[in-house]
Amino acid sequence: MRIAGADVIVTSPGRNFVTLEITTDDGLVGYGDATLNGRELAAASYLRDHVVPLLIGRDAHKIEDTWQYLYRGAYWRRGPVTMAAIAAVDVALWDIKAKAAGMPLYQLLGGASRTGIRAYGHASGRDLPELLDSVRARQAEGFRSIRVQSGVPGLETIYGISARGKDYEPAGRHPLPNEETWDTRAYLRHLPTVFEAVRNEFGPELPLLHDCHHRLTPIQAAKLGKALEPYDLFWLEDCTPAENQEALRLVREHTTTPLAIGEVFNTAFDYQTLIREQLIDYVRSAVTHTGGVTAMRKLFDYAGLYQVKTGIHGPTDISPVGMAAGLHLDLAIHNFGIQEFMPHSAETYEVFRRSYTFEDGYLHPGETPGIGVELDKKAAEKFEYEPAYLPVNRLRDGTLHDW
Ligand code: GCO
Ligand code: MG
Repeated sequence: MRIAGADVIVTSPGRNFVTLEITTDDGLVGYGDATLNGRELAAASYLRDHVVPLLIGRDAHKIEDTWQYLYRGAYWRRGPVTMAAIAAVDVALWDIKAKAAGMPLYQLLGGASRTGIRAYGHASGRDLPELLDSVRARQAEGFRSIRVQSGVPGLETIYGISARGKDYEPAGRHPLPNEETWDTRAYLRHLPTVFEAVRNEFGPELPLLHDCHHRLTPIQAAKLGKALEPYDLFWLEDCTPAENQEALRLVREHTTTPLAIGEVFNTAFDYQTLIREQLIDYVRSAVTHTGGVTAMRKLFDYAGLYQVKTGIHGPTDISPVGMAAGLHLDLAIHNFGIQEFMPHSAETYEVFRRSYTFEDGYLHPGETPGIGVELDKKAAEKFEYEPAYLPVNRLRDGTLHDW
């Protein structure tokens, strides 16, 4: 089975997505996601200009060899653009292989290790009453694990907080990135009071998560982890920027709050110290940004040796294609932890027809052969690409800070 064609589709049904469509000489079609939020056209060009010409005529069944050909063969390794492009090819080829086999992808990965995939949803509020309402709304939708993000008094707009009743979407369609203001001391003072109130309201059972979004120094992260211990978090995410893996050693020495990290990582090497020294509890990579199913499987097996579990990144900037690929891994691997799930908009689902389901707090990839997501090209054409940027973050004195 040879690759006969490859097409890069950039569409914007509610937000931008980059999708690779691979067709084979016997008529099978596979899809892969290469969406890189705020830098979409770089991934699209990498695919169109540098990868598609290499694919035509290759054996579509040779997934590992194609992965190595694109990774080692480029000479220039790693990085978000390269790894998103490789991911798109890899997932499209797994989609095709599973369709050829007449099986959902998880069967090719070893079969189901569980009946459903525990998912967490996002609750947020500018103040406490809004936040408590938001937690109740997620529970009403069926979520049984909830990420809690709260406004901080004195700060106008911050990461993770949507306007009342609206879904959160950080990428703005402005000519320049939005500017947000940040005050770490105010955040560190306020957040434990928020978790105390949420625990008082919802009791000890509900698994609660929180995302620091890379904003703290190691000692600040250690302090926060310690302060949150009474509220028994499921995890504290991206507490430090983590380019420096050693930073987590200091955090770990001071707190038993479980740590999750890695949504901006691209390869297993970004986790090497973190996993080997058991400095984290959950790996947060997305299939889309870490080189696809082939690379994620290896990363997860490596993590499993050290009792580190998974928590695949699942925001709206992972397309339904990338989401579905992750769900097949979630179902098949042994060391699954939890899956993030931010449902996409109706427009997005109009373009990406999916077979995955969410019911009673659990996701399932469905039984359709392949990954179970098809792109409707006619629908995609209606939504033209619009430049969008993630916000930037500044301290009160104007210093640029991690967003
Ligand atoms: C998460 C993430 C996202 C990112 C987004 C950036 O934990 O879901 O932090 O919300 O901010 O993916 O593109
Ligand atoms: Mg995050």
